[in-house]
Amino acid sequence: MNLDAQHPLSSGLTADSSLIRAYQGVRPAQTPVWFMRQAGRSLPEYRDLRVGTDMLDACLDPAMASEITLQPVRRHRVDAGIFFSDIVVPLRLVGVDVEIVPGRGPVLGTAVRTRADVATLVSLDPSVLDAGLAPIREAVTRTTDELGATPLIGFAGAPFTLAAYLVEGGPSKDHIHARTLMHADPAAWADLMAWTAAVTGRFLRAQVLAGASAAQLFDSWAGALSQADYVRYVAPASAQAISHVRDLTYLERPADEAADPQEVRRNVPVVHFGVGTGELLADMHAIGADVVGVDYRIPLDEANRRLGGTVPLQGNVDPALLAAPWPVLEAHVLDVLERGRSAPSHVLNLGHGVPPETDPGVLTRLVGLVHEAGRASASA
Ligand code: 1CP
Repeated sequence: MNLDAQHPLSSGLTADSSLIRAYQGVRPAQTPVWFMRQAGRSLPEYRDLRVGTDMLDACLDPAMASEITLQPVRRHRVDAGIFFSDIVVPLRLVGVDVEIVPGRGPVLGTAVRTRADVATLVSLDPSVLDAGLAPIREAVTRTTDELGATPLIGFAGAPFTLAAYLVEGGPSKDHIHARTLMHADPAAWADLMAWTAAVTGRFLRAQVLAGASAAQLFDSWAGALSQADYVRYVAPASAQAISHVRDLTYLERPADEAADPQEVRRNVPVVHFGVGTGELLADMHAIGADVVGVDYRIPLDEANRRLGGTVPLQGNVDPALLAAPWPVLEAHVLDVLERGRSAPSHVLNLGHGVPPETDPGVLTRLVGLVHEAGRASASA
């Protein structure tokens, strides 16, 4: 399906941005940079705005979600906004009893442990989201109206990471109940994953249709899985989740219309990211992603080798180094940029989210360093 003519990719507003070009495998003059969890607790303006508002209520307030999304773009001059929301928002909207407990994360009213629990959950109809996602669509439209030529990235949780919260009932280290269920009752597991894919896929599609120029699927906890389990019990549902945006295309006018009047049909780029997933990179790409997000545990040149040298990469500054002395961080960032040059293209990001105690001034300085390094190498 074609995005409508006002969408920032169709209108040309974001189609030639450094982020979108890098996601398409073209290396722009300046390496684009944004940070996972750039919106949120590292920013004093975020903490001020959030006083007295529950996290999920903030996500469902279009004016507040939009303002929080814009804060880090204004402050750091990053090359993309990431929509302020949470992976559990569509679960709440479809009727799951979930809240986000400060300092902890998503917590369920009841954990989904048995075949009967799964049956109750999947009786919630994902199609109610078509109406329920209205505040998300409104927040995205408000945001892209303000962002102009800076692309907005929409996101969703991958089915396994969401299932990990549903089955554990909250944050967990090893996701052992979820991993038990997939083997103990593969049929119930398949039902759970198919339902989760339908819910999270709709959340992602709504963001893109409303104006997001790229989509990122977060499978933050996939690193807990063996490769065999990932391929058998998880990858098909992740592919199903992104199928909700894989059909979305736009027509791009040629750079030189006189020489070549042919318009090019392009798809909305999809990024797939996981933590501790160095062994799964090729499988995570194979679900139909365009770009692979790499955490800080393996260097980008090694990630590129594992992906056969053909996949745009995103990553992978170690968030721990944000609190190190500047020369230490600077050397690390330059090393990440150098290793990223082995891939067809590279979007600089962290290997996981911004830690809440990060000095925001360090992030602003890091953006400057990445842009400066890009200019230096372009003129070299
Ligand atoms: O009170 C607060 O400020 C709550 C902290 C917070 C924030 C700011 C949570 C709770 N979620 C968010 C926003 C959020 N969540 C974003 C915002 C956009 C941005 O990046 O700037 C995004 C992309 C997410 C996605 C998310 N939520 C993921 C995937 C990314 C990742 O970090 O791995 C996951 C795993 C969650 C669950 C979650 N929500 C919140 C927390 C603290 C957690 C993690 C809990 C755990 O460790 O299991």
